[in-house]
Amino acid sequence: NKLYQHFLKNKQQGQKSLAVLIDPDKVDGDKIEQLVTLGTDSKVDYFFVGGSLIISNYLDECIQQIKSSCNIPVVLFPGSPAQISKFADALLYLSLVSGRNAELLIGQHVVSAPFVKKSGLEIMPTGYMVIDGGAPTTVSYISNATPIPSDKNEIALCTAMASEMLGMKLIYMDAGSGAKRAITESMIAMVSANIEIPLIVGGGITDPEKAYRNCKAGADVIVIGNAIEKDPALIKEMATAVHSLAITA
Ligand code: 1GP
Repeated sequence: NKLYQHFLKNKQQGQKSLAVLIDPDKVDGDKIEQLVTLGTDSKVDYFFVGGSLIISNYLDECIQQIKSSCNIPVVLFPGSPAQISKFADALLYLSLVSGRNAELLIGQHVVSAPFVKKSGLEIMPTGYMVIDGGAPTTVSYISNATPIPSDKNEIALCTAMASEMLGMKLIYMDAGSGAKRAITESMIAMVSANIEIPLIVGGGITDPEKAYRNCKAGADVIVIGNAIEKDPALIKEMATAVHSLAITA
């Protein structure tokens, strides 16, 4: 569990990280090249690869291309058990703890367990919490589960605490890709203050200022997908915002 140790060490040292989310459905070879170059220059910490729907058959290729041109770790962020690639470094092994859909809590894991194990990937058990992002997102629709209301900090808190006690190694709070409203800093602060494991936060973050404030509130890893997809040059500003915190903290 090499990569997880890295997450933990960063958390202990107050070092914040930026993960750039790549949806294999939305990129071509040139775009990947561009993201890898900008990511390397800006010292992006991780590439997360996945999407709620993967329509193309492009996952392995996409990851292989990233791996062949940089040393940035690639972490799978799968929307379904089909989104497994042995070429990645690690897998966010997500259980949708904010929902009450047994399939996404444990059912799909049972069905895919032998296949996941055989992949040889580093497995990172992750309590995945979808927070209402102001309008239905792909994840809220596909998961067929109610997201945690955006102002119910105490529900988020208790969900994260229970997940940690159940043995999850990471918490990922997600407002959903392209969310209208990102997760509030007060919710991030409340959850972060009460768990020991690293906290990943994403969904609807479009400006570096918000990324910075989320880190200050207690997020350990910030995930950005859409905003960077639209304007890849934003990678540099986002990385600077996220990484600036350790220096001033
Ligand atoms: C979605 O948290 C990620 O699962 C990233 O969201 O695409 O809105 O940045 P965005």
